[in-house]
Amino acid sequence: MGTQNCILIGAGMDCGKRRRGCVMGPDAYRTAGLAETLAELGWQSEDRGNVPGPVWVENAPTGEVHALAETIEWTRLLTEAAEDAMAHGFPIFLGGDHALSLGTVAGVAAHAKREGKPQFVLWLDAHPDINTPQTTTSGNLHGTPIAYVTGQAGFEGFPELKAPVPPENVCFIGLRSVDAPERASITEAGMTAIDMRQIDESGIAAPLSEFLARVEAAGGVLHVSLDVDFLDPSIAPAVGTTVPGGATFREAHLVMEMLHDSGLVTSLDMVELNPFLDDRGRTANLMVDLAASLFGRRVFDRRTHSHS
Ligand code: 5AB
Ligand code: MN
Ligand code: MN
Ligand code: MN
Repeated sequence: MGTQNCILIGAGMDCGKRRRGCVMGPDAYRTAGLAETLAELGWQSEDRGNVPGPVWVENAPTGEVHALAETIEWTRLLTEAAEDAMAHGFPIFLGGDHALSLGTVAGVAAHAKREGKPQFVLWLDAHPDINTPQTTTSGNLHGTPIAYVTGQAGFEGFPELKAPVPPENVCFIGLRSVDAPERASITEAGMTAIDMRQIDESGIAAPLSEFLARVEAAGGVLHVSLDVDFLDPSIAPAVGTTVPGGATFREAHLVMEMLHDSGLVTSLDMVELNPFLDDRGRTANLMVDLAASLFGRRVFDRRTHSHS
């Protein structure tokens, strides 16, 4: 993190799946005090408002790809917004569903290429989101961004990638729901996939350290994509695709704290928050607290008094 300037970009994309509500995500993060929290940590932020993408589409019949034209348009807009923001600071993309990462990752990778740095991606999610419009059985394009940004076939009509992310530069952490074609392409592409069993066995720190060491050795920059469903549903209910057995409160904070200490992260997506499903703002607040750990909030500094 070479700069102390954050750029907040609202991307209330809601057409990457059928259940509505992620359109409210950007304002939930604002309401939860994201900018104020960053300011306390010494980060200025510039809120660029919400990207004016297409807002609502009819449901396609189950099995058909949903909102293809709208998703293509969002991808075009967000690629541009991301590439531009990278030149001015540390962008935080406020989702919106995970289809927004088709654009944000494409844009940040294009910027990295211009700077001559390898782009790495850390995908914190219950799902690997590596379906293509051909392999998806749900038809929901929020399950496809990793396939697009790594340059897999099947995205006809989408903007041509300026800088595909090399598959070996992708690391998934938190996986516990993977479709059969997704498993095949992860294995074939040689991506690093840390599932919940591995986290149970080794803890979350060891595999993350290994990945961060690889980013550092390559002189790379790191984009982090944080899906609410990475977290266990008991602490983060506000998401349409809950999967039991997710990251705990401390596992998630530890990841963010380690990412902060690494100094390697240059952009962040906060995706899939559906405030309509939240419980008095607790998921939005948790996501903002996780961002705070990524931007340098430490437990030790906050221990200003002792309980007696
Ligand atoms: B999310 C599923 N693999 O393709 C599909 O929440 C789920 O952005 C995708 O990770 C989940 O529909 C997308 C079954
Ligand atoms: Mn730059
Ligand atoms: Mn996802
Ligand atoms: Mn997910």
